[in-house]
Amino acid sequence: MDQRGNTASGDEGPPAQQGGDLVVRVHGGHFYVQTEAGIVDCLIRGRLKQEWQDTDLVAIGDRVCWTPTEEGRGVIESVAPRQRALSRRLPPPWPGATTVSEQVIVANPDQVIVVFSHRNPPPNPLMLDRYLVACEAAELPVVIVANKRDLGVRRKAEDPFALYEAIGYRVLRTSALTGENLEALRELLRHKLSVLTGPSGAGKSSLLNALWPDLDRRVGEISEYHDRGKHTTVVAELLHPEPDIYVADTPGLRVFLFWDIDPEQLDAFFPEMRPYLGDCRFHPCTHVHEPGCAVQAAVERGEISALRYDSYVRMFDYAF
Ligand SMILES: Nc1nc2c(ncn2[C@@H]2O[C@H](COP(=O)(O)OP(=O)(O)OP(=O)(O)O)[C@@H](O)[C@H]2O)c(=O)[nH]1
Ligand SMILES: [Mg+2]
Ligand SMILES: [Zn+2]
Repeated sequence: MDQRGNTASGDEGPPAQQGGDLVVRVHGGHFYVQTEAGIVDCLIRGRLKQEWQDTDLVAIGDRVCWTPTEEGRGVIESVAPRQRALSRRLPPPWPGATTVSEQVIVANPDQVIVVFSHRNPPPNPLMLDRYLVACEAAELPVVIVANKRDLGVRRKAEDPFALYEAIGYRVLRTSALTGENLEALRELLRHKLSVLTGPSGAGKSSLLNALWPDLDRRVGEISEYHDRGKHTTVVAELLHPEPDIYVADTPGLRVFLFWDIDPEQLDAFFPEMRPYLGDCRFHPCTHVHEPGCAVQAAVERGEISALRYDSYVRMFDYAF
């Protein structure tokens, strides 16, 4: 992250420091901080708010220093500098609005688990590619969870996730319904702070419930899931179901707009394109219309998937 992600306090007051307590929930101007004595409901010190910011001051996963005010309540005095973040650009508050700001989905994650489903809703490759590019750009390790395996695909050739395995992404095929691969998911989450993200209805909350029934996360009604999710989870929450597991359940997103990605670097965020990038005739090459483009040649030879290349072109054209 650059300094935009650094929400350290100003000159007066204590310097922001590493450590501090973990923010586990943010809602309506309240910041819920996990402490040894339980969860404390905090507000933010006015001084912190006054600094102009184009990012969230405090997000789940941030570490904060706070002082108690009354029983179970406190005030956040400072925020430790963010090491990294899964962020997106907030959609404009109204059509044509020009303000841009960063929404930090989770601060300081060790990895991102992108949850899509085999069906109901069917996977949207462009959407999946956007999550992957965002993770590559933020240098966050990413694993794809392909859920609702029980509704799966009839033939292997139709498996929309095989492409991603071929590129080198880890794909874990799960079913919250039958329990398939849930222990592998648990081990994947161990010793880390992870974030579950992906479209609404893919089964993020259901996977967590299947692993830890006590979490009792709200999940959508089955009858409501045809193509689009119902946005059942509305507030992101950092859960701590086992001593060495932190996992954020987040609301499904309709759109994932990029925050802070340079279009000229987009090609490098498609790992399968990297080996070809030095071989284009022109430098820089957008790989869209230039003659002698090594990436386009690789697409024609079938070495780069036409579907992924199509995502690249669409992102290049519209995403920024
Ligand atoms: N058949 C099947 N249904 C599942 C599976 N996992 C989840 N579902 C169903 O899919 C629907 C959506 O599940 P949720 O867990 O609410 O999905 P979510 O990703 O948390 O959705 P948001 O909170 O809206 O982002 C629910 O009706 C679940 O019962 C699965 O593995 N197989
Ligand atoms: Mg949910
Ligand atoms: Zn090129």
